[in-house]
Amino acid sequence: NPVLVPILGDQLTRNLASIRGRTKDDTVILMMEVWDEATYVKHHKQKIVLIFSAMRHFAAELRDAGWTVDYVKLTDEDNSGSFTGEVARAIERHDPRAVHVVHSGEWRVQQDMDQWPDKFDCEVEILDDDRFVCSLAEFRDWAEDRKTLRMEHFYREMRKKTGLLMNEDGQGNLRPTGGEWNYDSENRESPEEEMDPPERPIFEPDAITQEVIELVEDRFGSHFGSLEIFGWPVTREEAEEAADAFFNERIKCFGPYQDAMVHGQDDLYHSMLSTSINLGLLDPLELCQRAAKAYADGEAPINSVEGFIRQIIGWREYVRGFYWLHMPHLAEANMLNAQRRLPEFYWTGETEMRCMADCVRTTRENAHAHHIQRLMVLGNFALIAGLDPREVQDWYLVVYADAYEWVELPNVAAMILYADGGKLASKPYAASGNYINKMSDYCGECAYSVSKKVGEGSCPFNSLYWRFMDQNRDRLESNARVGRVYSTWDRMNKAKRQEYLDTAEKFLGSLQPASKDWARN
Ligand code: FAD
Ligand code: DLZ
Ligand code: SF4
Repeated sequence: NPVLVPILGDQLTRNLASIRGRTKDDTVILMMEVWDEATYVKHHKQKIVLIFSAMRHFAAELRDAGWTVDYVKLTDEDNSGSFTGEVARAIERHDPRAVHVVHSGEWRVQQDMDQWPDKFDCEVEILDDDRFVCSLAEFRDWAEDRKTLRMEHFYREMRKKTGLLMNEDGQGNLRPTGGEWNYDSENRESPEEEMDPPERPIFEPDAITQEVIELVEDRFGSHFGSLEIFGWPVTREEAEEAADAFFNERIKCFGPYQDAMVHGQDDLYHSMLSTSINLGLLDPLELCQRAAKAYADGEAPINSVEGFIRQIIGWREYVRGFYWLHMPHLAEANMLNAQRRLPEFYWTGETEMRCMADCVRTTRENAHAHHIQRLMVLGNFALIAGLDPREVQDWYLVVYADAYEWVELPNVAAMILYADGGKLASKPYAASGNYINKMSDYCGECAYSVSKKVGEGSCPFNSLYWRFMDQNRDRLESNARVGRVYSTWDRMNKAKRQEYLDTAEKFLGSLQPASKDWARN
């Protein structure tokens, strides 16, 4: 009897722990398109196309390499609609002696998987997902004795563990390359007037992708998002081409312009590799090694290379460890007691705020927005307008092609909304229009005036910022990194303060909540 190896949609890695070392004549690989996964939120159409197409390509690649792959399509007649149901059916078909599966990326799926040993009449082995630098056990150990968790401390451990950008100082000590651990302060250039970043490669849909596009139009036509352009890499080969383009053309400027935003320019110098990394098409550690080599070869500056490596072995690993440490409570966290419904414009882009409209547009067209758009425009607004964390979480999970709960939820609940009360980040990322103006070209042609603080036509971020600070004073004032903001607030005269609060209330009163449930069936 063979071993049955279920491979989930974000486990599309040739040396996945469950197939590494296995022999082909002793193994049946199971891949499943299931209704439960396609609809637990109403994912952006591009996200479903990406995952189904990448799964189908991966299955074909495995078959070409001689593996037996049992592939269940969404439309197969007896498809039960769930992973557990499909594994049960596959056990009937193949009578395996064991099931070997890699730990799920998401808590929701892992809850079901944990029942498999009791449910199924054969041995079930759940293997660690070793595509991450830090195992979940290692993260737990690291976190256990610490009062506060900070990415920077974790990141340094990962630098030492991987040896990335580390040098011997001649006395047997490891030192960070260039003398500093973190070049964040050199990642904040405002955009230039005439920025002309090279275009990232767009991969034309082949017959497999085209078939999936038709399926998604047919079955998920009412979901958010456009399918007009679909250009994401769906195979390892394409993903490598996308990585080549980043390393050859964009990494040089990635560092300085990491936080810059330009109207209508969606990729700037970002790698655009998150969809491929999260699916398993690219190995994150290999990408970091390649970045480090680019620095060593003099092809990219330290602020670009360190910044890129920090995002991957720092933030990406840190949020994953944090997620598993704090689930399931993280999904319910709401320390600031934010209750406002998500406005309709998060789905339609119909707002006079030019920054928000552009970020929603790229989200709808590309199922992508870059980090600072997600954090300091869409996220900042959600924070200072007091939007309900559950609705914001659903939105982010729906709209981005790279969104899986393990990476989305910590970024949303903890990083942008401070709903965890500061366990992940040391302060809320609240900002007024000033920040957006400095880092983008959005404000010049906006219907609102960024320099106007209050009253008709003033930038909503300005008054919302102060209202947020005022409303959350009890919770935030003791935070050393926020506290001094209150002395500025207190120095304003009472009438001015009231004007801020009135302007914000008026604006909030004009927001229309979503007219339908875009996120859940
Ligand atoms: P680059 O800017 O080129 O960065 C390189 C890589 O670093 C990314 O591909 C990604 O793998 C990693 N990375 C960077 N920042 C983060 C981060 N904060 N957390 C984890 N990994 C990071 N990323 C996702 O992959 N999925 C999500 O669902 C997701 N949701 C987010 C929600 C919010 C509110 C915020 C603020 C960030 C979120 N991110 C998420 C992180 C980040 O915005 C995206 O990884 C990035 O925009 C992807 O584009 P890129 O590949 O061009 O990234
Ligand atoms: C996101 C997603 C979607 C839309 N559909 C499927 C699917 O039909 N089959 C599958 O194996 N995986 C899918 N995925 C990705 C899973 O949700 C993801 O692999 C798990 O939740 C673990 O992170
Ligand atoms: Fe956004 Fe305010 Fe600038 Fe308009 S003025 S683009 S709303 S920050």
